[in-house]
Amino acid sequence: ETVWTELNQVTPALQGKNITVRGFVQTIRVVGKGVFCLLRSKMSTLQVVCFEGKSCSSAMIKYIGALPAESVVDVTGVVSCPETPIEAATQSLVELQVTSFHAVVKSQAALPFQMEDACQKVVDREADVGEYFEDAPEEVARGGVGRHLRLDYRWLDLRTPANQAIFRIESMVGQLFREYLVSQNFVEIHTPKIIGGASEGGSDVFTLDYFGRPACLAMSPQLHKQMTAACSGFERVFESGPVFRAEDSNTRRHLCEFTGLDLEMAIQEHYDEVLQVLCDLFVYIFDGINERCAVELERVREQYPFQNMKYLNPVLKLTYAEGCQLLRDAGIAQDDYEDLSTEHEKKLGDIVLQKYGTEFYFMDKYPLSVRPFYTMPDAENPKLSNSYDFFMRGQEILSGAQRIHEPNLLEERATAHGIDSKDIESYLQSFRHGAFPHGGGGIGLERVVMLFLNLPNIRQTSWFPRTPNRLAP
Ligand code: AMO
Repeated sequence: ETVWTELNQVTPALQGKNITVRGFVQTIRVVGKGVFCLLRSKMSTLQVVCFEGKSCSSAMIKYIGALPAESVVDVTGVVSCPETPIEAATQSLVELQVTSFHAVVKSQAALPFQMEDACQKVVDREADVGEYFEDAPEEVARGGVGRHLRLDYRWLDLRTPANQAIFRIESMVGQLFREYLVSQNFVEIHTPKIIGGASEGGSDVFTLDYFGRPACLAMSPQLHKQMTAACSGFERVFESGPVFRAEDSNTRRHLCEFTGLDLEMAIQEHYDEVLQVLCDLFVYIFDGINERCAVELERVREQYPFQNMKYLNPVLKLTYAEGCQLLRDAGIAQDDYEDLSTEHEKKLGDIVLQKYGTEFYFMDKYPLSVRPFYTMPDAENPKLSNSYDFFMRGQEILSGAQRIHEPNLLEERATAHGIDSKDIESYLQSFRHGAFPHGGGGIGLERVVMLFLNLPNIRQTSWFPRTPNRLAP
């Protein structure tokens, strides 16, 4: 009888048991009359050994020795605990003494890179950026502008235990996001991604032909999340879906397609109600990853060592003006009414960490002039707005605001931003039939995971990154 066992379940507790496992063959090493084989499945590896003798013929050893790396194999054998692990690299306390070895599907093509190399522990975080950064000088040097081997063969790259862990953590962030909001009576929505105009305004929009009419890929679910929450009476909504940005720039934190975790809610008295939900949501997500993803975090750490992100509950709140003052106190010129550059955001992150001991915080009351047209102006200071950004390790991960629910003001602000009201006609109209005061925010999923794990490049947290130079796989 075959006892199928997951690789991560093969522990010393199974010593002496006869089991069968399935996995990829990572490495094969023939040594004298035996063969060592490192098997890999999901986040685990297992050393498999086969020596000529009772249960292993020399033909079998030859067969195993000739298998191409990354073939999928079924191995049956007896679990044993060697005194000293033979293959120190695996740091494994168990191995499998083979009784039967069967290739399910042989790998046919030569590997473009060695899986062991793809699993290499990163010592120099910056050098590793080159690994994933499409315009890295070494890539250009070998004539591969805008191409990267690991990303070209992403299906192989995703097999490494660290990548298996990263995307399991990313999946958990999505689950925690949904779990928390459902517990707070939010309704999940699915809004169209093909729309008539640019949802955020501006030019970073992909256009397409819609049966002869011009259309756009949604830059966010902004307009429809407002319509459902405020104008259709759902009051509390959220969405997890693709967001498209035609930003023709190669940076470590921008993608042309990313996953937006968006929410929108009606407010009773003050948009602080939204900020409270956002703070509780993030703490729920961070606590949740730490509690439920211990193995995954360990796997990431083995390849990409990182310090846990420091966060406080209650979450640190600053006003934009306070943030600018902190920068000025550190000798950095920053005007209260001008936008923060990425560089200044990072510096502020360092200052806040020093002063308050947290790498997670938000800033409220941004200047109105740097925010999208739908942002509610501050009733007390018309140069400010009821809007906020959240930061992890000095980088923005959420942007949000109270929104304008008064249709005339909304139209006036759109026009002031150079948006043709014809392009957003139904959105504007939806506010003319009564609407709740409301606010919300949008989170970039890939950024949250990248920064929680302190990974250097957003390509590492996108399953199949879309950047200006990349459309495949
Ligand atoms: P914003 O444009 O700031 O706001 O986007 C919200 C969050 O999405 C992430 N993000 C990105 N991630 C990867 N690649 C990109 N090119 C990229 N651009 C943005 C960031 C950012 O904080 N409608 C508003 C949200 C709202 O007000 O509710 C919006 O889209 O983490």
